[in-house]
Amino acid sequence: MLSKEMEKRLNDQLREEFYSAWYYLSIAAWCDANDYPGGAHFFKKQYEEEVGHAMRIYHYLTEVDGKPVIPALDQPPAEFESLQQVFEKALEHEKHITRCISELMDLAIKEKDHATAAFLQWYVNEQVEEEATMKNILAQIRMVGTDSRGLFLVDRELAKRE
Ligand code: OFO
Repeated sequence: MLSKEMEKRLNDQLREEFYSAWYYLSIAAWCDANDYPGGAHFFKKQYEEEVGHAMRIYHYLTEVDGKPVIPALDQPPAEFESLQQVFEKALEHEKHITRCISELMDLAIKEKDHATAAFLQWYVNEQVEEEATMKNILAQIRMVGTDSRGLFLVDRELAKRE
C-alpha cells in the first residue's frame, strides 16, 4: 500500500522526468539551430527516453492505487554557449536526477515499502548509465576543444544513437 507521502514524492519525480524530457527537447532545438544535427538527434532520443521514464512512474502509480498528477512544466533553458556547455548542463542535470532518485529510495527504505524500493532499483541502475553516457561524450568534446573538424566528428557520432 502506497503512503500518501510516497504518492506525492513519486508524482514529484514524474514531474522531474517530464521536465527532463522538456529540457532535452529544448537542447535538441538549440542543436538544430546551431548546425549540430547529430546532437539534435541524440537529444530527441533522450527526450523520448525521459518520457518513457515518466510513464513508468505513471503506470506504477496506477498499479499501486495511486493517482498520477500531470504537471505544469517550467520553461527549460533554450540558449547555450557551445556543444560542450550543452553536455556539461546535461551531466549536471543527470546528477540532480540521481540525487532525487536516491532520496526517493531512502524514503522507500524508511517506510519499508519494498514494492516501491524494487520499482526504484531500475532508476538507480539507469542513472548510472545516464551519467556515464553524458560524462563520456563530454570527455570527447573536451578533447577536441573548439576544433571544428573534431566537433564535426563528435556530432557525426551523436547521430548514430539508436
Ligand atoms: Fe530520467 O534520467 Fe535522465 O533525467
